[in-house]
Amino acid sequence: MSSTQQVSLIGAPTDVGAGARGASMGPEALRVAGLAQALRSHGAEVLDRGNLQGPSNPWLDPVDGYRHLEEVTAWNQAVHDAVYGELSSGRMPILLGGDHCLGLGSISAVARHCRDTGKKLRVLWLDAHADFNTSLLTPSGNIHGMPVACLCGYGPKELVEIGGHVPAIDPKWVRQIGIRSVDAGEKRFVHEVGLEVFDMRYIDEMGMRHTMELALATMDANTHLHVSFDVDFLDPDVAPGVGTTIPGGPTYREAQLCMEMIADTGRLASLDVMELNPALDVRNKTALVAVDLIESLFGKSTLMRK
Ligand code: 5AB
Ligand code: MN
Ligand code: MN
Ligand code: MN
Repeated sequence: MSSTQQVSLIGAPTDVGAGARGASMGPEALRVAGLAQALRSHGAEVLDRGNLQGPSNPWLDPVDGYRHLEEVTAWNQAVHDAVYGELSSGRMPILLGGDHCLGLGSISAVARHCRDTGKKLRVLWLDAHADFNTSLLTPSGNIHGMPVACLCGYGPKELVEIGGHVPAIDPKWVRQIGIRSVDAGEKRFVHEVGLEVFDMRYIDEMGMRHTMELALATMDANTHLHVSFDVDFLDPDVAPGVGTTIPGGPTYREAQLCMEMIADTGRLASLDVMELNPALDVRNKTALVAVDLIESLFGKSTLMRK
């Protein structure tokens, strides 16, 4: 790994995949909360690439189990191309969402980069939800509940093919952390494919430290670590500014430890910061917490170890 991280911020201001409006304002809220300056203070070289463009949110009902499939596809294509471009030029992309349907475009690009370079991919999915629905299982039709399934090859052709290889990833490469809201059919499907889930019950019983030790095991010098951080991972007391708050999430300190242990691996190579909804936030509090946690991902708290 190079000594200086070359980071590119990519804004994806849309909520086409979500069930509530407002995540489209996420990128700007993260900028206002000082993300670029915070990363620079931890030694990163940061370029803000501005915002991607795509179709507006038509706010229509689902068709055949998918809401806004055409718009979701266009946004994911734009995200895929931008993330792939940054990785190809040796930079670390940070995707500023936007709703979590865009994890598909981002991670399919990361998977493509790993195929190009012979890297081993690990995806940490920090979320209250498993995001493993299909058009038949979904209670909502909202595609932000489907990106992990699409990445594993279960979804509409236009989405599963975005990274040029189907499936984009193997479920074995994924570790989900913080999960506490999974739909009935989704739960059966998660078990069927054998997704590795460290749910809140597990974290309650075993602690965040043990959870992260297991989630981060079997990585080596050749591993590309991607973190997909859905801000609703956090307890709503800490992070109220999300569309789908689920009580009983990690506390501020548990989330810090999670980020610090990821930083300690030195393998973080790409990041999504998703689902922040400033319309539901209180004085940008959730964006500030997100920036604070991202600082820990970049080594803010390693002071005592050096
Ligand atoms: B998020 C739900 N499972 O599919 C569905 O915020 C919620 O990206 C999905 O994790 C939440 O609609 C998607 C009920
Ligand atoms: Mn690389
Ligand atoms: Mn999510
Ligand atoms: Mn979620």
